[in-house]
Amino acid sequence: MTRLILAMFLSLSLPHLAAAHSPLLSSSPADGEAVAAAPDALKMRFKGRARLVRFTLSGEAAGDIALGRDHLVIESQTHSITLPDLAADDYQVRWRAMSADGHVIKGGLSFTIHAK
Ligand SMILES: [Cu+2]
Repeated sequence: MTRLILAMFLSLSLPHLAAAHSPLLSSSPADGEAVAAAPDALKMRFKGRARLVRFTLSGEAAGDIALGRDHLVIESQTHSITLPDLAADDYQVRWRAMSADGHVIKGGLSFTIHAK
């Protein structure tokens, strides 16, 4: 009986694993990018529709950056996170999102704004 349940579980879950979630395909600024001018927004493109549930930004010198919440819980393949006027610094982003299939995906990226 246990083996039957295990077999049923595997047959249900494996095709889903192959289909995967909606991973982040690209962002602007991109991970590791150094930009000369502070961007007005951070743009994210996922493979499928996803809802951001958490998005944090911190600067190495500036510390945690306060952001609005307008970008959260919108189901879309592309997201634009409005940024405040950022100073030259090294920045770290951490995000968490819900795939359209209900699974949680998360990641991080970093970018640098050069001193003028
Ligand atoms: Cu999934």
